[in-house]
Amino acid sequence: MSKHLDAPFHTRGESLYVDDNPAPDGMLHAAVVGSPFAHGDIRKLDVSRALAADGVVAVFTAEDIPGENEIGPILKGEVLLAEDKVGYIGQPVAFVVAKTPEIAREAVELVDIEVDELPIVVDPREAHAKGHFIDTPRTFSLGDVDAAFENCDVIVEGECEIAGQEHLYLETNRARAIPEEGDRVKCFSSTQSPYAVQKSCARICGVPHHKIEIDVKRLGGGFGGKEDQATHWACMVVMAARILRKPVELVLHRLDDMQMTGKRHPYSADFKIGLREDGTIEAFDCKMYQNSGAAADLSTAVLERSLFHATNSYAIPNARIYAAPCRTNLQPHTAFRGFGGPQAMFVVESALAKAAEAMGMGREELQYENLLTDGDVFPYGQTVESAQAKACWDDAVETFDLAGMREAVEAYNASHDTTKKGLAVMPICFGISFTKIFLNQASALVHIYTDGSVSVSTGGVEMGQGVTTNIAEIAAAEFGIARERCKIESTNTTRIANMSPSAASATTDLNGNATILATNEILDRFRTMLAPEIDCEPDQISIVDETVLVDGEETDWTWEKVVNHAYINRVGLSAHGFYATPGIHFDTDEEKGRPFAYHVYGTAITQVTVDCLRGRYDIDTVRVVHDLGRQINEVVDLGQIEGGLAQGLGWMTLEELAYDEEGRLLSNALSTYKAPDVYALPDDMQVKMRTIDNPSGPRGSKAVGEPPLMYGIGVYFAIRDAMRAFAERDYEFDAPITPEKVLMGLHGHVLGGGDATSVSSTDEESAAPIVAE
Ligand code: MTE
Ligand code: LUZ
Ligand code: MOS
Repeated sequence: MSKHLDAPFHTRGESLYVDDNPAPDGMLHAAVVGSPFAHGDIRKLDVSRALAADGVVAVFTAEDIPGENEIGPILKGEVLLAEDKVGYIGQPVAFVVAKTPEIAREAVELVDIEVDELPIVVDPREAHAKGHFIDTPRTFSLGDVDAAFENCDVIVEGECEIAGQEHLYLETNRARAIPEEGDRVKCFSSTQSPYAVQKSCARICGVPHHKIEIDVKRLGGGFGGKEDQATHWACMVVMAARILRKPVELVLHRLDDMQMTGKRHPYSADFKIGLREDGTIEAFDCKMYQNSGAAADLSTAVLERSLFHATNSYAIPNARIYAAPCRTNLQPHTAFRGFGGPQAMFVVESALAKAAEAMGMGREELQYENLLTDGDVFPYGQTVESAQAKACWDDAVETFDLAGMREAVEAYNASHDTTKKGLAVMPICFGISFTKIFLNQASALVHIYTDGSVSVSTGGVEMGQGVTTNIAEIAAAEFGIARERCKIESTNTTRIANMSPSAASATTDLNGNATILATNEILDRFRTMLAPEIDCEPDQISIVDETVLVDGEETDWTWEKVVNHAYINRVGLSAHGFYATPGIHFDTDEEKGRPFAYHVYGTAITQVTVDCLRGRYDIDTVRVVHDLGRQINEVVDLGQIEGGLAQGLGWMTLEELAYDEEGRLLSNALSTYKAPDVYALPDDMQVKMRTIDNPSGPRGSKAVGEPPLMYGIGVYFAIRDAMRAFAERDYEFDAPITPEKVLMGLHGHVLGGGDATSVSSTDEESAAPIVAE
């Protein structure tokens, strides 16, 4: 099995990131001044003391921006540096450029900011009630929901609180800008979206796009956090480098990165679900209040994906899904693996749990009853094709013996009083394609050198997810040569123009398909060239294991001989491929269409043991059947599935963002924000891949990056299952379900700290996990 291409570099510590290349002579260092107030009008911004400090070269504020102070990716009105207002603590208001990073950071403290403070809102329900929106709320609907509720045997209603999540990429945000000839600048940025960075830098500087070159070798993780919010830091260094005519670098300190950048959006939600006696879902009504933060960023696109995924893997004939992007005084929240999908799926899973409990039915039974099958219609109008929901479920149930697991859990619970085991099944269904249709395009540039080695550039950014490995595998397989011959270049805006972000799990799909178009173009030239030489028709020719075959028969033409022959005969050895996903469309007036090229399915079975006296728990096992197409690289896929699952488990269990009353992030360091370590993860993690040819994916593959995160939602319901085995109550739906919340849920009514049976909303600004009502 061939390795992830970065594995040897990572393990030897040789992988190069933005600031690992030798610093150019005279390079200066920037540090950002964040607003100490969450909301208010800036009365005074005085940088003179900072500017006077020894070693400080410049301090830039909004007034120094040569172009337009605008970095909004979707909606306008988002500033790089605050002008007259601030909207969240940590919002950049100025940045210092100094001789060393230490001097710059110290000088940040010398900038005087006075603000006439305004009241803050941190709770999306409150923002919703006040009509504080980022954009107009949207509703997807299917069937006649109100009429359908009239015909239901059971109706349950409830509320959910779903917390955000810190991206915690190992490499914090950073960028290095180097002035070049004339007024050009080259910038190395840790971004998932080099073109977004290029565009924003150009706008901030007031120059055409081609004056700015962005180059990305790899990221130490992005997870969506660098889809849009890597831009700010690059804009700052590019602007400073142009003005000062010196290289400038900005590396965010972890504390600043955590305080200044947006996270996964917290959501609040209300649901109402109606079913027939036999467990079929008739109607689902759901309202989602997205905590968008203080600026739009990608919130409206994230909200859209919440609308798309609100019914997860279930066929619901009558549905009304309402979602509102609510403006609050927190960081502008942003893309995070799953992009609003996980929050929405949590809501429908909560509704199913509550319904099953009300009906005295097993949750699994109810889930299974309603799984999608071909011909069902999603609320957004797309018809289900090649559904793998039941296939994955059945496979998981059989492979991992769900019935046996259930029996063992019940036997355990019958013989244990204070520790209880719980079980949950979590099916997933995730749509693949950017929901903004125009983003579903990609380019690749392929060169073959005369020795037969190959260079490939695409718009795909390597963030650990293995796109580099995948593209190398694809190019090698298409050419019929060894992977070692293929080098994947950095992602650079001068080689690939107008690239979409590396996101939506679609990077290999889009860029891999573009690569195939480019390799095919060169292969066609080779076939045309070789046919008369070998005396055959072009379509009889193929290349396998570096040898030319005619109708499968070996010839004495090797790859190197072909390439050399092409060069001597002046046949082009380079090609550019352009791919646009076919067959996708969406009408936002009707809220109907076919937005996704296909869906990814899967099923996870999670088992936990809860210590019901202490609230602590262990995840015994997570067993997954995951729907992949034909695999490009097995270790990459396994890494994505296990990594995504781990991130989902952390989101649902340990990771808790805490803010104080002023809107300041308290969990702003690794000492106060608990991410899962190896001990928090299940001892037993099993993954079975279902590899069924996917006609849309390069070489029959399926996207894998985000969907596995949503298996993590299962752990919430497994813990709830165990809690109900201890005391059968109607616990609130409040994620993450930290050990403290388990304890208060089980015993809060006795301890007097909280009422487990009522659904209480957790105030964002409160560090306390449970709020008594
Ligand atoms: N895996 C690693 N190791 N690092 C990352 O930053 N990002 C995730 C996922 N897996 C990420 C990752 C997210 S949010 C997405 S959208 C996809 O990878 C992006 O890459 P892909 O489109 O190639 O799947
Ligand atoms: N980014 C984006 C995404 O811009 N559009 C999307 O649909 C999307 N989906 C998942 C993750 N990132
Ligand atoms: Mo991923 S949230 O699409 O970067």
